[in-house]
Amino acid sequence: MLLSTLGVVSIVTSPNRLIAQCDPVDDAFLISSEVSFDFKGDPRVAMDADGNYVVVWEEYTDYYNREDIYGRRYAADGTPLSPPFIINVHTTSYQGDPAIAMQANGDFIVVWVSEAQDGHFRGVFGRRFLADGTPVGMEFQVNTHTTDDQEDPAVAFDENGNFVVVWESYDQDDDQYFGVFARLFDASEMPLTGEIHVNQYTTDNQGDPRVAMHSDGTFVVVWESFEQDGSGNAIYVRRFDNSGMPLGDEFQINQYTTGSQSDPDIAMDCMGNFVIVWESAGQDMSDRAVVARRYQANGSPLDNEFIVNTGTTGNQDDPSITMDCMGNFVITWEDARFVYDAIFAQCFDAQGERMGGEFQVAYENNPSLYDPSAAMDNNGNLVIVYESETYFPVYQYEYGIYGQRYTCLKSAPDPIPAVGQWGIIIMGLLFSILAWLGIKNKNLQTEKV
Ligand SMILES: [Ca+2]
Ligand SMILES: [Ca+2]
Ligand SMILES: [Ca+2]
Repeated sequence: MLLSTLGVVSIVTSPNRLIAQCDPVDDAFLISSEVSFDFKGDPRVAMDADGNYVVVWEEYTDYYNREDIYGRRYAADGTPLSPPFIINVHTTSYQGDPAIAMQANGDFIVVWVSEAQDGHFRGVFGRRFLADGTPVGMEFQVNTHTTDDQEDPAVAFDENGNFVVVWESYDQDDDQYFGVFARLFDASEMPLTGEIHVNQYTTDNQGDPRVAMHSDGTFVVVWESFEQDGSGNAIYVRRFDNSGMPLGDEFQINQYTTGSQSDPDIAMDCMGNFVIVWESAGQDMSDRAVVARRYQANGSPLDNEFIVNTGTTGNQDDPSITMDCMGNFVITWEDARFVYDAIFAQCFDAQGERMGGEFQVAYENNPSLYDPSAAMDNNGNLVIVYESETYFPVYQYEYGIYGQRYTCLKSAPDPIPAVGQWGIIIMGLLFSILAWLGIKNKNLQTEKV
């Protein structure tokens, strides 16, 4: 009796085990309307608080003549809410390189690069949509400096619907290379600022920016900067308040500086803590590695950088990160450890501990897969999207945009079962005492007889 009681107590008092890793939900699914010889690539995904998500990508609408931005909406259970639809209004020439951000209520914004629309080479444009897919007006131009190329945009929302767009602009920060710029807009896309010059070190290239925004509108921009750490590219960050004023100087993220650290991404939790991920040449002793570092909201590092990929053979690169409100995060990347390019992912809890091992994202028909993007909500719903290329002899490729849903990341013990658990413990102890009293009483009766 005592042993069984102790058994119950030990079971119910042990902390809830973390779910080992993300479990796939159904099979991989085709997002683009078809798999075809028309190029489709660069997919990005964003998710609302209920787990509904929107995928955007670029696609040749007319073989080699016109490229457009496409989007497709999905319910949290994976049901498509629309067929693929064109995001951009101006369709002449090239529109590509999309990025997307979504509010908790499902309203979303897409930004992209458009060729020859701002009057001189490439420019950055955006368009807002309601959660039901209704466009809020026409597309709008983000950059005011239009000379040369403005490209590679990223976007993030605060809780009031204000948003920040970042991009790289050629020859704007006083040399014939790229610099990083940002601009704030309110919820009705009225500009709150002019262009904000993000990088302070301007020698050579600063580019490939990504951005994360806190609910209060403060934001963090990350980018790659050439030769600033003395060897190849380096990863730099600068923080800004919700009026676009810098919160201090830019600072270096990568600790391993040999060779190139590049292609960063960033995600932020509800406290404003953020995680930066990037690719680093040679750091895992076999071509590129995926490396990450965690930071407090005030910009102080929480720990040293760490290599994300466990398998190290060949290139692990092009990482993408998503984070929930509590700070759990998932990093996904391209992985060339096999003869074909695969997509891998690794889940972490809010303390930066691995939740299970890295895993290969589901795939169809063994093609080469590229350019993953991930989004997750606060209930452990995760979706990873990617580009698929199937090679046919005589230099032909078929392209498709695919996704894979997962359920994962239960990191905190549920408080309601905890109350129930104490009830079970008390009941168990009561039964033990009653049983002991019963035995004692029986013994007394036996002694009397
Ligand atoms: Ca331009
Ligand atoms: Ca470097
Ligand atoms: Ca490697």
